[in-house]
Amino acid sequence: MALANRFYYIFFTTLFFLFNSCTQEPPAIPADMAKADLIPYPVALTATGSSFALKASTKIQVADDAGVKAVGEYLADKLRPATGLPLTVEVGTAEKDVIHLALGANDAELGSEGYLLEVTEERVHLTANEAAGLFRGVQTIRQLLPAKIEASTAQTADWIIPTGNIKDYPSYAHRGSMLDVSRHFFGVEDVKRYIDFLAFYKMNVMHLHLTDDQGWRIEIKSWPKLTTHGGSTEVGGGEGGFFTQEQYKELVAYAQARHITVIPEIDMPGHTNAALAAYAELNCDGKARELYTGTEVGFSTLCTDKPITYQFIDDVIRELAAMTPGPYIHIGGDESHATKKEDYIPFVNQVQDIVNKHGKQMIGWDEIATASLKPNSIAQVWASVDNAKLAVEQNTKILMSPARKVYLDMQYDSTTTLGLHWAAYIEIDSSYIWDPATYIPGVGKDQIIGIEAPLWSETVTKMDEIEYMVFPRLPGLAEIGWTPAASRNWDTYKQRLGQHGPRMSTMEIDFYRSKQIPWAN
Ligand code: IFG
Repeated sequence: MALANRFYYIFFTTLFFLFNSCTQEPPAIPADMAKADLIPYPVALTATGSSFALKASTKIQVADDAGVKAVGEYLADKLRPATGLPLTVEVGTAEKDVIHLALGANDAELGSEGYLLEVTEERVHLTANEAAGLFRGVQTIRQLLPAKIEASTAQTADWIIPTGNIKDYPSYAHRGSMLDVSRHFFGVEDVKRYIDFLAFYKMNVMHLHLTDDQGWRIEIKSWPKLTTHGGSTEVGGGEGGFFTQEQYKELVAYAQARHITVIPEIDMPGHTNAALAAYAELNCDGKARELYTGTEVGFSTLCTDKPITYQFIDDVIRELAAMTPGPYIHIGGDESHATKKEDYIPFVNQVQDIVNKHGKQMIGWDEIATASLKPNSIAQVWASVDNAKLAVEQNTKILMSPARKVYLDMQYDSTTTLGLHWAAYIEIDSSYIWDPATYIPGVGKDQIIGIEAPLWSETVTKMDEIEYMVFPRLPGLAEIGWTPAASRNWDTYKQRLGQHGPRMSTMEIDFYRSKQIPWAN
C-alpha cells in the first residue's frame, strides 16, 4: 500500500475510533439498590444490579399537570445544587436519559401517598395515583443517590441511581410530629426547616402547639392582646414572639407544597395562662393573670361557666379554621387540673360543637375521651390507657403519641443536658422497638389513624437543640408510621440509620451520635 494511502488509512481509522469513543456512553456503573439505606424502608424492592446516571443532558420530564410539575420542580431544586447539573423540567414522555414523573399508576393498593419507581439504565420512571405519592417517591430518589446529594454546593460524586423496582405505600395515614412554639417561640424559618425534616422522611402532619401558659403564638384579629400581650414572653423570660396570620398562612402553604397537613392547637381549658393574662374577662374572678415564664403545668383554666368564654373560643376557632385547609383543629384538653371534672366534660362537648360548626374535626389529648366524642373526633393518646379505651368505646379513633416512646423532649439518658425524663429516658432502640398496633391491649391497628412525635420546648430554645432532640429518633418513628411491622427490624434498621449519619451531617443536622448506632461518619 502506497505511503500516502497508508497515512490516510491510519488517519481516518484513528478519527473513527476517536469519534466513536466520544459519542459512546461509558458503561453503566454496577450498583445494588438492595443495599440502599432507605428510611422508611419500602414495602417491596427488587434490585437489578446496574445504575442510571444523571448527566448534563438529563431532563426531568413531567405530565402536563400542575401538581406533577410542582413535584418535578421540587426534585430539580433538590438535585441541582450538589450536582451542578441543569436538570431542566419539561413536559414530555421521552424514553431515555430522563427522570419521568407521571400520574396514572392505577394501582389502588398505593392509595394517595404510594408510588411505583422503576429505574433502568435508560430512565427513572416514577408513577403514583396522586401528586402526593410522587412527592413521597421523590424522597426515595434522593436517598438512592449518594449522601452528598444533600449538599447546598457543587460536589464531585458518581451521581447514579441504582436500577430496580420499588412499590411503596404507607401503613398509617397520619405520620407526624408536633413542635411546641409556646414554651419557647420558634420563627417561620425554623418551622420551615422542621417541615423539611418531616418531608424527607415521608411524614405528612405538622402539629403546631400554638398556645399554652407561657405564650400565645397565633394572631387572632378579634382578640389582639392574645399576641401583643400574651405572646410577649416565654419560658425563662425571653422576648417570645408570635405568627401573624400572614406568617401562619405562609407556613401552611410551605407544608402543603410538601403534601404535609398543618394541625393548629389551641390548648384549653387548661394551659391558658397567656390568654388569661391578656384578657381579665376570661378569668372567673375578672382579674387578669400575670404573664408566666416558669414550667409548671395544670394551674390555669378558662372560666367554663361564663358565656364570654365560648364567644372567645368561637372567635378563635373561626379565624383559625378560615386559614387552615386541613381537616383538624386541635383543642388540647390536657392537664386541666384547675377545671372541675363536672365542668370539663360539658366544656369539651361544647368546644367540639364549635369546631364542627366551623367545618373542622376536633382532635385533643386523651383526656377529652372522658367527654362525649363524635365519631369523627380524634383522641391523641399520650399518657392514659384508660382514656384510650374510653375513646375506642365511643368509636373514636386514636392518634398514638405514647410519651414513653415518642416524646422527643425526653432525655436519651441521664447524661443528656436538654429535655426531661418524667415519662422515660428514650434511647434510639427504645423509640424504635415497639408497634402502635399492639402497644395498648384492646386498641388495634384499625382504630389507630397513625403516630405523632411531640417535641415540647420547656428546655429547648433554638434550632440546633431541636435537631439534637429530634434526631436520630425521628427517622425511626417515620419508619414505624410507614413501613409494615413485619419489615421493621432493629438490627437492620440501625445499620441503615448509621448510613444516614452522612446524610444528616450534609444537611447540617446536629444529631445525637448515640453509641447504639454504627455511624458511617
Ligand atoms: N405534658 C404536657 C405538655 C408538656 C410535656 C413535657 C402533654 C399532652 C408534659 N401535656 O404532654 O404540655 O409540658 O414533657
